[in-house]
Amino acid sequence: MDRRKFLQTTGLTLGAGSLSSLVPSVLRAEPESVAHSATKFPTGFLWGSATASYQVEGAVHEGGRGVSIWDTFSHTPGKTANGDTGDVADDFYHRYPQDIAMMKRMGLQTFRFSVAWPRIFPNGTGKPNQQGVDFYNKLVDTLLAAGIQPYCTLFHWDLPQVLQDKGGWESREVAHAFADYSGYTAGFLSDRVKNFMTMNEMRSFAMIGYRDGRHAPGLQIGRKRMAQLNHNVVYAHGLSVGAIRAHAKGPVKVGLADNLEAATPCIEIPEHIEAARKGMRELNAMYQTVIQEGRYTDHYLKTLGPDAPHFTQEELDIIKSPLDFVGINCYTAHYVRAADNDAGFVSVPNPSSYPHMYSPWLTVGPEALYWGPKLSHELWGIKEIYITENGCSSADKIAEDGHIYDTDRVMYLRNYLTQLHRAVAEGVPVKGYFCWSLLDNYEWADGYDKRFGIVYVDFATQKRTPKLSAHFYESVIASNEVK
Ligand code: PNW
Repeated sequence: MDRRKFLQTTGLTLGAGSLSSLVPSVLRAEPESVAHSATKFPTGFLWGSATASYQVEGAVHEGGRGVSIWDTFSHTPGKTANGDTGDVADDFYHRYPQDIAMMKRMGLQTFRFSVAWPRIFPNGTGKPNQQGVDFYNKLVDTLLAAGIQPYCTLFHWDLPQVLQDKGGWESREVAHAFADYSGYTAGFLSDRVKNFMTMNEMRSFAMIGYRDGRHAPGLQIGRKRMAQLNHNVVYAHGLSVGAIRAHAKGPVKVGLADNLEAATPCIEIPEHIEAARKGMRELNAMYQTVIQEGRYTDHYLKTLGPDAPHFTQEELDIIKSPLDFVGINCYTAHYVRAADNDAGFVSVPNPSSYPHMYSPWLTVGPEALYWGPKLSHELWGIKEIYITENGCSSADKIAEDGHIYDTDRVMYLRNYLTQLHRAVAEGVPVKGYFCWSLLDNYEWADGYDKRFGIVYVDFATQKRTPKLSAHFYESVIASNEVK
């Protein structure tokens, strides 16, 4: 690859004529301003971090909280690594004031948290639990007092167990219960919280929880029921959008946090870019595509054949409820290439030698953070995009000097942010970025061994120690450019 192409793919764009002047400077020491000004983000770009209730809060028996499917699942022998549960996690339920003070010191401008549905409605529906309401009110007040904007996710996987007993996300009744809970929660938070996301990663909780059985509720319901469940999930999302707007006390923005399959051209030439555009619609047919377009693609319905979901036009209209923003959770690239078939693309699986982070599924594909937002913007005209999660696991160790030198996480973040900058520099309307995650936390079925934090947590003492990546992120925020 020649240097100009290399600089383009890494996001370091140069003005015309600057190439020749740069070449000798590679031999000299490159002036700092040249190296860094290339990745300056727009003024007002928001930098934050993301967490989820069950992964950080702990205190599962406190404050009148009801039982969630993750309590049941994690306490079922053999379901999680080392039998780890979220019973204590980061004890964020008690330690949030100190954690928010730490965020403030790091310069974080936004914080994405989720509300535990079973804290608000221990029985899924019915009478709200005032102690749960009080907890999130205090959390939000403490964030605002620290100058940090709260971004609230209403569902990050901790479904009340009583609702799973009624069929969980397969049930129409549960979809309506979600709308009621969304409306109620947005009602009491919306005088202070201005950005709401309905759900986190429909694809993960649906597919991993009900198809693969590796996450709560640990079922394997088969293709036909799965297709209907996916439809019910996007329908519940649509109902929730309406309920949030109906109950909001002031102007709020409503979106979702979707782990879009980031269709990424295997090499950046027109035919494969076109394949990625097609792949983006088809790979996300049952989530983002139907939400944005209000219809299932022909290819999706044809592929499912007799297993296709039943739906009405009225449901599609609800699913298509307009959103103010789209949050994209992005960790990996889904490589595609052009193909002479119905769909116009095929997936390109990674060979076993492909590099990944500590979690085997977490392959390194920084360009996903360029193509994901770019193609979403192009395909669906989305006007406001956030990266609601991006980050990685690392086998962090405390060095003899007490520091945690997570150079691999710094490498990961630097490369992904450089690609995100490339999108922003082209005018893709990405408004902010949330690093997953602030703290090492309960990584679902992978337990506590897979650490995603930029802050190390000693789970025996709950001591927090910022890692090298926290210092990296701090300097990114302070300068608004990739370091
Ligand atoms: C997301 N996969 O989950 C979630 O939103 C977070 O709660 C989670 O901690 C984070 O990413 C890191 O994993 C995923 O297997 C879990 O492909 C699993 C997968 C993807 C995302």
